[in-house]
Amino acid sequence: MKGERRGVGQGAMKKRSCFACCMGLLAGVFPAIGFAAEDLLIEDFEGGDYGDWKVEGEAFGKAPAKGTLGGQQTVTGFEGKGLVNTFLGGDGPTGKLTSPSFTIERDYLRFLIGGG
Ligand SMILES: [Ca+2]
Repeated sequence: MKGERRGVGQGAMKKRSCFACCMGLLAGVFPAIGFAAEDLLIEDFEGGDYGDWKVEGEAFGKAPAKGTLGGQQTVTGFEGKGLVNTFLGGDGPTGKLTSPSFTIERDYLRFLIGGG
């Protein structure tokens, strides 16, 4: 599958109750054993802000989280040191995080998403 996709449905997330998300978005070819060397990283949320991602609402804050937030059950299993964590301020705040447009250059997209 090749083509350009935009925003909601591809790289956007909407907060639901107690939805903590650690997301590594990777487009790649997945052979029967292991990952292809040609995998392309689209976003890992390791930076000091959300970059070109569009942040709406209060659920995401100004930058990716570095792990578990106050009052939250321990968040594990994310990759690196940054993640999108919508528990900012507890379960109440809502929002939407939308990716910039990107071209899908592989047959699959891989997401690392968790929730509770
Ligand atoms: Ca990360």
